[in-house]
Formats: sequence, structure tokens, C-alpha cells
Amino acid sequence: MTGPQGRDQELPPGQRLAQVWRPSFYGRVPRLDADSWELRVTGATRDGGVTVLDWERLAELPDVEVSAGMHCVDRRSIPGLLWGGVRFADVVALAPPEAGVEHVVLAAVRGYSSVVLLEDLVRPDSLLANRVDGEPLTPEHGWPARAVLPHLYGFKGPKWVVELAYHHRRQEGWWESHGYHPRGRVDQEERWAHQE
Ligand SMILES: Nc1nc2c(c(=O)[nH]1)N[C@H]1C(S)=C(S)[C@@H](COP(=O)(O)O)O[C@H]1N2
Ligand SMILES: [Mo]
Repeated sequence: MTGPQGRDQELPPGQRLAQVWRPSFYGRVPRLDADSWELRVTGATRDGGVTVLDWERLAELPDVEVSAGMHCVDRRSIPGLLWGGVRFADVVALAPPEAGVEHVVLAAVRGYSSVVLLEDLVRPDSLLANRVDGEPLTPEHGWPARAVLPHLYGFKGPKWVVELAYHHRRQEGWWESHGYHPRGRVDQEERWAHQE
């Protein structure tokens, strides 16, 4: 089927097409410089230390592209985006967690954070992205780096991400502390914490 109805049918359960891709964020858009941006890998790391990765180091990892929609827990979906960057699985291999770690906090500048399961982070389509549709991310959409975990709702992917922290116990990020689901899988409609 063609037309908007046909496309609607391809959307995950409970989602509808967004007419435009309007960025979602609170406060002002940070203007970050790719040359000074760093990702700090902290918490329960295997070597007990903090690994600091910049884009020069990350560029040594395989460059990948993943086609995926963005599904906001508020039910708006933007289908068919082509994300580019490196796999979180490769980042995790560079700076691995202690044995038994299951939880990860992804933190952005200015207080935004989300929690994800390590198993969701290391899926092959989970990216630390710096491009979309062949262009560098705009500042509004997360330049110079954002997390994209396509099978989870959008709130699980911080834009302007600067820290990846390993935890043995479950944590709460910004939306999780406001009643949103700790896991957030789109196909399971894991929107609210009370569904657990
Ligand atoms: N730092 C930061 N990251 C964020 C957000 C935010 O407000 N701040 N919003 C999240 C939410 S709720 C969604 S749906 C997606 C939206 O990404 P977009 O603005 O590029 O469409 O970013 C996520 N990442
Ligand atoms: Mo969202």
C-alpha cells in the first residue's frame, strides 16, 4: 500500500509519523567542538581506570552505517534515517567493563542521561553516531556525538554524549527518574516504568 496509511503500518506499535524532524531537547543547544570533545569511559571498568577517547582514536574503529527510525516515547516516529559512526560494541571492547556488569549510564553535557542494559548497548546496530543521512550531525541533533540505539525509544540515546559509565546495579537517568521505562524496547512498547 502507498501513501501515509501504508507507511503508518510499518511503524512500531503505538507510533505515528512525525511530519517534520523537529529536534527534542531542553534548554539551549550546546555548541561543542569535535576537536576537544571526549568520551570518558568510567565506573566499573575492567582495569579500574578511566579511558578517555576522542574522535581521532574512535576513527580507528570500523566506520559503520545503520538505517533506522527514531521513535520518541511520546509516539512520534521519524522513519528511515541513515546513521553513521562507530559501534558501541567496538567502544566497549576498547574499554571493557568488569565481569558481571549489566548496566550502563550514558551521560550528556548539562545533566541529561539515560540508562541502558549493556546487552542493548553492544548490539551491532547500536552506534556512537556523528553523522546522519551522509552529513555531520547538526548541533541540534547532537554534534559531535550522540548515542543511537535504534531498537530503544529515543530518550535512551543522549545527544552530546560525553560519558559511558559501567554499573553493577541498576541506575536511573533523567527520564527513568520521571517514570519512564528502565529498558525502553520499542517493539515491546516499554514506555512506562509501571509496566515492568
Ligand atoms: N542531551 C539530550 N539528549 C537527548 C534528549 C535531550 O533532551 N537531551 N532528548 C532525547 C529524546 S526524548 C529523543 S526522542 C531524542 C530525539 O532526538 P532528535 O532531537 O535528534 O530527534 O533525543 C534524545 N536525546
Ligand atoms: Mo523522546
